[in-house]
Amino acid sequence: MKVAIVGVSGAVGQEFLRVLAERDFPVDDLLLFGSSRSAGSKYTFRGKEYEVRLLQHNDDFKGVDIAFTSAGAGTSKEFAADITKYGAVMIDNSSAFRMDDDVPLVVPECNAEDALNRPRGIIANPNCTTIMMVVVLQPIERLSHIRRIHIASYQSASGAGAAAMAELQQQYREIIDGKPVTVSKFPHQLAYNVIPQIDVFQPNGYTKEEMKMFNETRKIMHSDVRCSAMCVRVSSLRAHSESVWIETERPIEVDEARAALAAAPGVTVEDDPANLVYPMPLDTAGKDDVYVGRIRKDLADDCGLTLWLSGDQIRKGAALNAVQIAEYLVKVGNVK
Ligand code: 2RA
Repeated sequence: MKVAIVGVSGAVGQEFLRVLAERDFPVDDLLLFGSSRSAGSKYTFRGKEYEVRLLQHNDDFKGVDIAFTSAGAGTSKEFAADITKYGAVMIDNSSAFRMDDDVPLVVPECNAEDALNRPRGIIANPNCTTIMMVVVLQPIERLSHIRRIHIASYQSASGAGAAAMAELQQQYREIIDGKPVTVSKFPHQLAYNVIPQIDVFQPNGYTKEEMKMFNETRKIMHSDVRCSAMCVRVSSLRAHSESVWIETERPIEVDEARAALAAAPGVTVEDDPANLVYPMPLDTAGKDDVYVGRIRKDLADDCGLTLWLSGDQIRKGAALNAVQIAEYLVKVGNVK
């Protein structure tokens, strides 16, 4: 398999290298691409060194089977035709094509088969916060249709990229050293703070991140569910967490939900309040599964359940999900 990674120097790009190596993905040849800032840098993959090429409008993608792209929506839109021209499958981590009717939006645990119908050769990887929520909600949807979702997110600095993670660490150092605090990657100081804004505001008062949760959840789950989200940046470094309240068509008992979640792929139940056991970003960072705990009845809704989840935003929320899509295509023999 000839594999390309576009945006390899970013947090997600670097995670692609780690995930592909760890999972023994069948990479025979690897091409790395980046902007003029990262072109010429070198990265090692399975003991061999590869140099980052400048992403250009040319024939570099001839012969590529799978291209993982994570360089922002603008770059994805600009280069999609070059990347897919010779038949490469583009698995795109940006928001560029997620809601396009002719681009499947895939979380393998929920809708892997959608990846087989890709008229433009593009498969979109959903937003991290949405991916982690649907992995947990799909097993409950199989028990009874979910009509409504309320969700409050607790999103780490990692969601804004490697430079934002570095800025959070720098802010803590600056505060301790009594220096002015650098604020460039977030709308406000994040250290010792929470910021109730992720991405830009829309005319309805929700942010783009919150509307992604509404729209992407419906597309992935093939559902008419309505999802009202409050997305918040918190000062954890890596791994996002979410409080989720759902209303199902018939009441679901806690034990029934817990059993369905325990049996679900990609989910680990960590729910033992008596021993203070529940998922936390410090523990879920670097892990593959989405962790779920605090599963209980919603006191405000007879058909409601509430739970808490946490998962690594760079892995399952981005690179791992994309690689799992590619693994599915390889498994069913549908790469070209
Ligand atoms: C964030 N969800 O956490 C975004 C990244 N896609 O900022």
